[in-house]
Amino acid sequence: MKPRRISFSPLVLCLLVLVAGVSSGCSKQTPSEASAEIKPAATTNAPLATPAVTPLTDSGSAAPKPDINGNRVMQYVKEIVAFGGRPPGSPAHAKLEQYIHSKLKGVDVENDTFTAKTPVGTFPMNNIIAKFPGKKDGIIVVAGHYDTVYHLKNFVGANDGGSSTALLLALGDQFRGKTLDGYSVWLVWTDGEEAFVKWTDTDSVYGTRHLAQKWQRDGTAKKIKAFILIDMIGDADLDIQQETNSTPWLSELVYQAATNLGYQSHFYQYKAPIEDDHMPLLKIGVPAVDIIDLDYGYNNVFWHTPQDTVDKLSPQSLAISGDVVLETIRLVNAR
Ligand code: 1BN
Ligand code: ZN
Repeated sequence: MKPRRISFSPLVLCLLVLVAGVSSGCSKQTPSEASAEIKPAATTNAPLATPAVTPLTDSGSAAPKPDINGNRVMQYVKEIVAFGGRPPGSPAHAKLEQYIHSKLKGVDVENDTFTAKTPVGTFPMNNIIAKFPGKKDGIIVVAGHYDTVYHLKNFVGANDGGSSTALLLALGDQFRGKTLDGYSVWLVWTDGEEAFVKWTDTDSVYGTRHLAQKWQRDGTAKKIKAFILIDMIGDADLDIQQETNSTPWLSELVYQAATNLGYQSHFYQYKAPIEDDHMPLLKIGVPAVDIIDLDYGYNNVFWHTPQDTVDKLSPQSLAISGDVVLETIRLVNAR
């Protein structure tokens, strides 16, 4: 049965997002009700055993069968959080860049380095792009930010920054060493998503604003079939909003993917407009969707606080989010 899909008025929605106090009054299932298979994390850096690319009968096998190992993703989150807060320009940020590169040995990786002008000075930034070639002409981008908030003390961003970074690494483990049957997949660890002072159009999403400009200039934008953004996708109480700035057909495809896997109760219980790393891509005409759970703790109380720690996350939520991304890729390929 379809879950309740609740819409709020635009005014209420704006207030909800602005105060980051998204209602938690909706009925929700706990992740334990989901059936994401939780396997032990591997103890080495080597990718887990290559997953079988089992054809899915309805629309081809252009992407690996959704089978993300939630414990493996959680292990990545723990290693990322161990660096401490990771704002641009910090030693921990530089260590994380090295860490991401260390997991991408043998992969075609591009560093999109630039200098960002922020209200508190200039900062070196770097979007890391891992490219996995496909047989079809076109690109599906999966992106998530790896920076953490600059101005917060004692903030480690397990969910906000950590979960997206970790899930992208696990997706890389799935794709490495194969030629994909469908479109090429580019995984992008975006930099400078967070505002330095206060979220505005000019103080936020530094990395994707730079990428959108570059991709428009060099012709890449025209080849991008879908830009799938993941942000804060590890909350143990997983509750992905229907983000209303997103491209409608792609947003519907994400819901279809969740439904195909039986995870629809974790998706689209309510709608909200959220500005995030997908906005610069939407502005240049690239279809984009934000898969985000901005209902993190009661009334979003863990968001941008020292309480954003690994104990608030679950391997099940990370696996569900990863599997839905893989299934969405499959559906985009079959479109
Ligand atoms: C998501 C995580 N965002 C920042 N950290 C984007 C956002 C900006 C969400 C403003 C709500 C309001
Ligand atoms: Zn944030």
